[in-house]
Amino acid sequence: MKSVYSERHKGHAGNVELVAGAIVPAFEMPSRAEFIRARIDAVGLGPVLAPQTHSLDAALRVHKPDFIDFLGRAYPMWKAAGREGTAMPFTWPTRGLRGDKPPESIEALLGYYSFDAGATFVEGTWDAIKSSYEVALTAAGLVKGGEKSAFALCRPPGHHAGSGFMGGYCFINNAAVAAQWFLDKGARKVAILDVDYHHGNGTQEIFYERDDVLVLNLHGDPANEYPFFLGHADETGAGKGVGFNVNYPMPAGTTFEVWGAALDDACAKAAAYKPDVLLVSLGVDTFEKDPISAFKLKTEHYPLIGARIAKLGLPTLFVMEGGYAVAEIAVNAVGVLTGFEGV
Ligand code: FKS
Ligand code: ZN
Repeated sequence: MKSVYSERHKGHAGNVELVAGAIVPAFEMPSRAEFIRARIDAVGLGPVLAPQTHSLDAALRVHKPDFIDFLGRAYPMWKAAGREGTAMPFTWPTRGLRGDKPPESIEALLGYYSFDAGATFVEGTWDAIKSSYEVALTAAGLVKGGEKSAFALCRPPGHHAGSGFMGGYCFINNAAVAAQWFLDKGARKVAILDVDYHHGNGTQEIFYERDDVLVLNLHGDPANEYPFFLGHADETGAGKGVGFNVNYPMPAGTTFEVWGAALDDACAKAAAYKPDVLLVSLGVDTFEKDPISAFKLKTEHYPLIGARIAKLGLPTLFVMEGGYAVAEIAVNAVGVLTGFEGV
């Protein structure tokens, strides 16, 4: 399997995040991608290609222009306001406030274009966002060009980013961009299988009223787990999209026996949909030792996930999302890919 990777993610570094009232180094850090990159070579998965340059046109097919424009302006504005370090949102237009009126100051814009404090900027963030987007599109191009599968080693991740907002380490929704790109290039139907521990609220929001993208999501029950405000089982789509969004919320402590049954059900739905291409939002924060998650999957289970997905026999694009047990995510993520290839 070919992978696509860019070193430009490394500029998105040194960010901090809020955890239980304290500022700590962000869990989403450059070494995550570096370990995965090294593991690809260690197991001989296949060649690792650099991304091709892409304009932002494909991003604008799923994101609002003012939001994408903001992503590029955020850190320059932060510096122009005399600040340094991590630009982090802290005020949001929730119920009872006006969310329809774009504000002016960088402090306000950060909140206007986000749903939490988890998408933060440093100097190299915008370039890393663009590189992650280009990685996804380049890998999509490989699949479009006839490869049975490809791996987009995206960083930063994307599945929490919606049409007009960032959050949860995510800025541009790489998987959603790739899905729309396949449709624009002639695919009639695309399925997205999101196996990250966290609900892909951005992906759900983007395609919620669509019947040409089936979104299947396995995740921690939002009643008790981030992102909290989306991802329940009764969210099945709207308008002509009714029936084309499927959520599998599961409680803390869920083991592979239960999780795997949900995967089987999701795969059966994907097969019945007969998509032209399958996208996998690949998070490995379902791992038992993940520092911010609560499922109980073990390293031996990840190749089984890949093998189950391979049984669908669909052209498949894997897009990297989360996973924070830094030493082990590489083995687990690449384990899914080798399991897919039957190695
Ligand atoms: C802070 C709790 C909130 C945010 C978790 C973000 C998860 C991101 C992810 C992605 F794939 F996008 F990277 N933590 N104490 O793993 O879903
Ligand atoms: Zn996650």
